[in-house]
Amino acid sequence: MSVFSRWKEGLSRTSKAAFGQIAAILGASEITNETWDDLETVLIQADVGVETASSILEELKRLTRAEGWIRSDQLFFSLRHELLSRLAPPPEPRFENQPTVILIVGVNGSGKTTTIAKLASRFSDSGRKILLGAADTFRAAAVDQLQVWGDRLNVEVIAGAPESDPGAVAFSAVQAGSARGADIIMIDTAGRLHTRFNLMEELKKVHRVVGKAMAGAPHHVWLVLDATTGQNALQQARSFKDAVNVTGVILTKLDSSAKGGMAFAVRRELDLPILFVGLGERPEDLTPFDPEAFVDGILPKPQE
Ligand SMILES: Nc1nc2c(ncn2[C@@H]2O[C@H](COP(=O)(O)OP(=O)(O)OP(=O)(O)O)[C@@H](O)[C@H]2O)c(=O)[nH]1
Ligand SMILES: [Mg+2]
Repeated sequence: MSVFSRWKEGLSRTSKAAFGQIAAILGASEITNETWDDLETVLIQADVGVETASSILEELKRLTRAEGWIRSDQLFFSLRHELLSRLAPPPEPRFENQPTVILIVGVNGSGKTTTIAKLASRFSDSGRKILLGAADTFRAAAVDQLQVWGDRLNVEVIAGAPESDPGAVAFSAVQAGSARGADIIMIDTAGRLHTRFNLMEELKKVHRVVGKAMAGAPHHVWLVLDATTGQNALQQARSFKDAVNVTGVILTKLDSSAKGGMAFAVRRELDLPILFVGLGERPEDLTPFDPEAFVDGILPKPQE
């Protein structure tokens, strides 16, 4: 499958459920108040967030006045441009520390463990030695899940006994990774509920302990957000940002979501880069975020 069709297919729910109506709204009819209302409704339905929707509308209205546009199809390319300008390509992930330690956080079920496996596969393919730490000691099955991936990918996994201290496991993983010359250490954490204060406290502790095992670590803290949860994910993200120094977002399950528009809200309201997105369950479906492919994946073709 080509890269373009992978994005198109992965975003088809978001496109059909919300953005698809844009083709009808921006047909060759006259621009009326209804055009603006309908456009705003579609953007909000797509979970881009109220602020983003109104700022896009404002800009399109301004352009319409300035350019003297009268037909709604004249708005299409500006809409594409406005959407695109509200996203940013991700910075290249930096792995200059030897080893580089990445802490993976997010609520339960958001896709942390499978994302770690996909990243491990991607980074190994680029010739890097990976080590994984199973600091999700909350659930016994969680350790097994990471271990199965480790065996499959031929990557070492450091785990503790069930219900052992997650900080201790993270500490051992960083030590083992340093001793064995790993390039990248990824640490899986328990699915924390943002409403459970003690779990956030535990996450802070893991973060601190990693810093004790290696000064300056963790070098990255990547927050995994489930795109199907739309705007709710933003609230979670704020709690994680308050607890630990989140450096980037991985947006999973875009393929199962009609709320892919939340990518705009992540950028605007959290001011965090989207590093990778999950467009499906296969390893190759985790792909670096590409704003152009994203916008072209959610918008219908102008003539459709
Ligand atoms: N369709 C789809 N499914 C995904 C994607 N990413 C993860 N999943 C699925 O989401 C489910 C949960 O993934 P996990 O990786 O176990 O989630 P987790 O965050 O580790 O969950 P806990 O360990 O319970 O906190 C699994 O069935 C994954 O296959 C994606 O991009 N697309
Ligand atoms: Mg997990």
